[in-house]
Amino acid sequence: MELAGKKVLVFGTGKSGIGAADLLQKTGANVVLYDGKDTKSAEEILAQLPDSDGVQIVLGAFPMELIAELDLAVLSPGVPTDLPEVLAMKEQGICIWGEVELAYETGKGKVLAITGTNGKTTTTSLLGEIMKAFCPDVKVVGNIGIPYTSVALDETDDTVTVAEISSFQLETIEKFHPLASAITNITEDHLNRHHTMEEYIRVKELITKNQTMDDLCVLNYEDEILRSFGEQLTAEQKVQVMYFSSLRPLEKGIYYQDGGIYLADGKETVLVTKTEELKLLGLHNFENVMVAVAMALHAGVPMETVRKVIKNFAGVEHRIEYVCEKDGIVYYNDSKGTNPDAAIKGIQAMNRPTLLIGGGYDKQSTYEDWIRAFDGKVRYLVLIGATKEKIAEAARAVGFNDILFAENLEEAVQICRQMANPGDAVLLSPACASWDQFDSYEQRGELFKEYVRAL
Ligand code: UMA
Repeated sequence: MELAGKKVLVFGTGKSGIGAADLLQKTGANVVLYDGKDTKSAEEILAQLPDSDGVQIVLGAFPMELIAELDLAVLSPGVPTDLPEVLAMKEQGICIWGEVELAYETGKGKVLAITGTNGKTTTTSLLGEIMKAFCPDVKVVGNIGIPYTSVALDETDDTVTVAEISSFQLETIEKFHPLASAITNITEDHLNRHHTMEEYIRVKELITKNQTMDDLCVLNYEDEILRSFGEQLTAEQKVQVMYFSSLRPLEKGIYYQDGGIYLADGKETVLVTKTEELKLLGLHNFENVMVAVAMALHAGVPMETVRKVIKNFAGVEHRIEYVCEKDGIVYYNDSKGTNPDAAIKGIQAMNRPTLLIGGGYDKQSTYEDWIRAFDGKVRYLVLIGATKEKIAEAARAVGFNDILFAENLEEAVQICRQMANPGDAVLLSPACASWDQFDSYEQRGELFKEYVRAL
């Protein structure tokens, strides 16, 4: 779509909205920047744009009469597609793109895209590092925190975009077409947005929507939903499928067995790496490595380059991140543990008695499995945020009673300090999103580290 001269609504003034508005300004579109929050100031929003000339700002209740003037609406990922104003736009035939679609349609080069409930960020970062060792121009973008739109106009045919793509972002793609895609796993998450598990799965699977037999989709063999999705894709000859497994050898695919990661093509099996040579710990991280390796090889990276990078990769901020040791107590920041499944990985990785800080925004998750995974390791569960009562109830129901409540994260850190003994760990791994008390999980993690360092 030619954007110059078009009237485009950018819905949301967070990172994505600003990225999209900036791109649209540069392409000569007429931008209307809208946010449902009227507590934001127009000046502050405009100040984030390098060029805000002619940008119209609308805040608060959505003016429905605006719809008739629009050519296109670009939604930020956090904007639900079933809001009355979005439905009205659809009814009136307005083209609706997500911020990712806008970037894809404007950008150039090859795209490698990763989705899944967990493991996306580590896999994306690692794949980004592998690609950087092979290609001169690599952009690592998306849900990882850098809007895709912020790089799209700088791209050339030689650019490789490595994108972490959330379900929110997939809901509004149209032509988005990755050369290699991956769905790491699918477990319950974001049901308040997608309403049913079926819809959440449907949206995740959209990552293959425009892929062809020249492309690759990497799927988790141990995830029943994804295994049968792979069978369907193979039967339809839609896209090449490669499975990964951390539990069994595969005749064709990439798998972990007895301390090694192997790649098998049906005839030959090669050792990719011994896992003791990796800096990443835990089976879930070996899965992330397998996905990144499979995607990088499909993008043409030589195995030797892949091997070198995966061995040096040390992981991602806010994901079981070592903060410091004080008075014999080790502090870990796992603020990226934004759902029970991710938080299970956090507690499983601990090798000391742990004081665990949990709770936050209510995504209507269930917490029993997370609490069962404590496995005798958690000395105290210190709860904060909107879900604290709900989590406490779930904990008591499965027989875990060592629960403390705190007013906020700062108080939780202080309580942990008082209750911990030398040799213990304090882990922030909330099993919930941050949005009830913080702008993002990054902010929550940064503040945690600040409070810990101030102890
Ligand atoms: N807004 C409205 N009306 C609504 C909803 C939101 O006006 O109904 C406005 C809010 O008032 C706010 C703005 O939209 O001003 C926020 O937009 P946003 O929620 O899309 O947030 P961004 O800052 O643009 O960040 C988004 C992603 N956020 C979400 O998907 C919620 C970031 O992912 C992503 O890094 C960024 O784009 C760049 O692409 C974060 C995230 O939490 C990490 N993702 C979820 C997750 O990983 O679980 C999916």
